[in-house]
Amino acid sequence: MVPPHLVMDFQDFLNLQQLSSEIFIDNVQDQIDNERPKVQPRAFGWTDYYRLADANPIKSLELCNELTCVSPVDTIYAWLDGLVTEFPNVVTPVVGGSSYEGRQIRGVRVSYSSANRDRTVFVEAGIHAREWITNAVSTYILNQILRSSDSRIRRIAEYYDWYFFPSVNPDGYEYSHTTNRLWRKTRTPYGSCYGADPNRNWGYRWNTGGASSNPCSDTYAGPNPFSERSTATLSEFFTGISSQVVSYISFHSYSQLLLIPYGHTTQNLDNYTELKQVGDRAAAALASRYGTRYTVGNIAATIYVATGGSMDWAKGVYGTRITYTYELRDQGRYGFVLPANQIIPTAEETLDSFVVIFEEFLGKL
Ligand code: 0X9
Ligand code: ZN
Repeated sequence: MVPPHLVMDFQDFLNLQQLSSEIFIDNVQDQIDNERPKVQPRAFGWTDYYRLADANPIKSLELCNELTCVSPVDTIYAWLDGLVTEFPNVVTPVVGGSSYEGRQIRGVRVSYSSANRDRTVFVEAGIHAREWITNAVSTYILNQILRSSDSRIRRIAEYYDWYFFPSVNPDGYEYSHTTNRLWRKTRTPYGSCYGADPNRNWGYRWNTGGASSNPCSDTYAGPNPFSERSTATLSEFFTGISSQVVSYISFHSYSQLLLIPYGHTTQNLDNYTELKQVGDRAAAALASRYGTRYTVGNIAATIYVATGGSMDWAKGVYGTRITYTYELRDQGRYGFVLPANQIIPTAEETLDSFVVIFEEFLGKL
């Protein structure tokens, strides 16, 4: 990304080095300005991206008149609260942890039967702040698990217990809304720079490749494993339920990949073969809706070496069986700034693959 005043210098540099080049995104700011709809919807849904919580709760009082009050469900956390009220026998609020700036990492547990306890699925979204499509896709899938009448969705919904955490890097997420749309890390101060990469900060093969020791880097591993309050607290929460968990699903963007552990090696370890087979079927189901093509494979082989990731920790430390990291749409045309009118199609195709994954393990756990 080159700022306008350096475009000429940059072109001179490319010529001097005899490098061929191609412009991927002509004007990033234009995309940011056009990412969200011109007219914002008045309630929570999947045609826009939403803030985490109401920064100014007083404002929500204005939604009342003499006759009625419209509940302020236009934030992710308020929407979660609404689910708890609407499905009191199925949805329980959970606090998975907290962040450096004191925000909660809120989520919900969905359980249709106490018989499902030992088939718990843990879904994490938004560990990277700027990957907004992930928060939206996670709430879409959660909503479908609760409301869909499709028999295949109902079957998996009611066979597993579910934890959904739509925003596990809440400080970063809010910062990406208020200040820097392309912020990735946490917001812990480290000297003159801010934040560690929360997906390089988990305590499994920590900082052994594909991570940086420089606090100003976007892949800064942090000063030690679990230095970040958000990863430390969320990992403690996970540890508490780990004996019940059969699956860890992590949502990222972008690139259209379905990634299998691990990030430290290109070797196919543990149940790679099983996950690759199921993953290929899931990717076929995903493609069948809109033709979106995903590549399925080992992290290090498919993208790059990366250590200290959450999914690798869940598998490496607890042997979690069904572990996937999604890199959602697109392939770089819009990148992280995916227009909101792609939320629904992205979420639909992702759910198609998600259903296939969990169908494959019905009766096999
Ligand atoms: O680099 C990452 O953390 C992920 N890609 S992203 O462009 N969204 O930043 C890949 C995650 C790989 N997963 C693990 N190493 N567990
Ligand atoms: Zn990411």
